[in-house]
Amino acid sequence: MLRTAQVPAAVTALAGLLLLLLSSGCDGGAEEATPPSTAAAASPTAAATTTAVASDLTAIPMNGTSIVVDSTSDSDGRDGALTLREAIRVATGDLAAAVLEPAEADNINGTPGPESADAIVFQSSLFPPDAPATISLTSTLPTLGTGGDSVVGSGSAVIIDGGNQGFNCFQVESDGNTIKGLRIQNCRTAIVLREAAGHNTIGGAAEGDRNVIGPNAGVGIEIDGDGNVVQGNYMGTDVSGTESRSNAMEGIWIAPGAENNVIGGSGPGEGNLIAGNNLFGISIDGVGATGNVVKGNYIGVDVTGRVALKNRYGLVLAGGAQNNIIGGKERGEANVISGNQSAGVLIRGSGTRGNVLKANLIGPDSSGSEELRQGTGIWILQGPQDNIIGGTAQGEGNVIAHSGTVGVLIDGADTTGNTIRGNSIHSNGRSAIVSTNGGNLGLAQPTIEGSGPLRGAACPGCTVDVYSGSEEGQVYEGSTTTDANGAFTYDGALSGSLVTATATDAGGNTSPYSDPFAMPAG
Ligand SMILES: [Ca+2]
Repeated sequence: MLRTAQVPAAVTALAGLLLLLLSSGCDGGAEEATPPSTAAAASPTAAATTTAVASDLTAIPMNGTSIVVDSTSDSDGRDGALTLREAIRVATGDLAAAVLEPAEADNINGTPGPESADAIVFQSSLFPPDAPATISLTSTLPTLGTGGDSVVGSGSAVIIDGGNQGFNCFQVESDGNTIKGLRIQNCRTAIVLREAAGHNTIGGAAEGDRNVIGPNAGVGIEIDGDGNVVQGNYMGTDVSGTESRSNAMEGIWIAPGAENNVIGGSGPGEGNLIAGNNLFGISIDGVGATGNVVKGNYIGVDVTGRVALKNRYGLVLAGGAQNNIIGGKERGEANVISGNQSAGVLIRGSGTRGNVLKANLIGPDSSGSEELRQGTGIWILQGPQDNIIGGTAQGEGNVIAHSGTVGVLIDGADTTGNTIRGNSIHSNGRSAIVSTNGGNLGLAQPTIEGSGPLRGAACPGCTVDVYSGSEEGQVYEGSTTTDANGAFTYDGALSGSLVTATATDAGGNTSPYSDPFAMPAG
């Protein structure tokens, strides 16, 4: 497995140089070189191994044990104070409470260890909410390896600082742990959830539970495991959510094999702010990265949702990632993916299929009405198949607007079956949908030939979606089908005087929009 987080510093620097070379300013997208690949920059490295006790959450009594950190040091010694490093060792049973000095042991309530759910908290007088105190790490913290433990900075102000020494800060290899309320910076990767890490929670909906993650030399959060939840965090920004504190790679990297993780949520405070990162905001990358859900997040905008705070690319689905869900039609599920430097969404590589994007705002601000320009709305290239952009049920369409170049670019002969229906696509620099190099089989756009009722031609046996309101396709009006000769009529109501249409064939390939047809006055 490729691990971005373990890219050596020199390679990271090289990747950064590559990005600079590839960067073509805010008007990137269709005209720039092939986008950077995380995988190309990464090198396979043996995972650090830690002896982890097999986790069995059902065996853990929830006995409410707490461990109070009363030191800003990173030491591990019998010195009268309990550090975070020591607290994690106590929680996982690596350090027996019996060997602690009395002045260390008196920070422990209950009987911590691998069998118990232990909450590590921070002494409020040492870490007051209005005056953050920093724990400067000397190496990666001990692995959360026995499950059910929590590191809780909520209610205090704790900065975990890796000092730019090239190591990851937190590492999790077990189930059901929580990391929340912390600022984590200057690590290689701030938090790594390894393959054995399932159903952990990073952050939370309450304001105090937010982690603020950046700057870091690698990734904000790397997820290799399954069923983890990342909510309410700021990744790539300062504590105000308005200034960039870039993670050099992704804000969140969902790695090959990582399944059913949830990034964000539809409830108040559950969405993450993922902005200001040097590479991708979120990358779902590789074979086996399936069933992940990304909803309710701000990606490329600041905390207000009204100001661009760009990632290089907003959200990336690549390398064989399948059946992931981005957004959704229920209240609060939409992501705002706007203001990014190049594409808002990049879908890339053969085997990348079955991903669904619904109800997202791609290009507008969080109100949906103001422009936060990015290079290309959605760029699909190098072989993705059978991905779905939008839908014709109420509320399923994405808004794809204000791109510097095109709304949706479908690129490459192997890039087929990508269905684009029911969206509101408008106000892009060039066209709404462009197929190039044989993308979506080069399916021809419909022609609209007359009105009363609206009539025209497209591929025989195809579904024709009718739009109005702009020269692209601002308002989805309804659908019809062509006959065996390719002729269609549409007698539904039309809300705008400019009408366009797309065709979608039985294989799910959607064409570009027709030329706009001006309805006769009256
Ligand atoms: Ca100590």
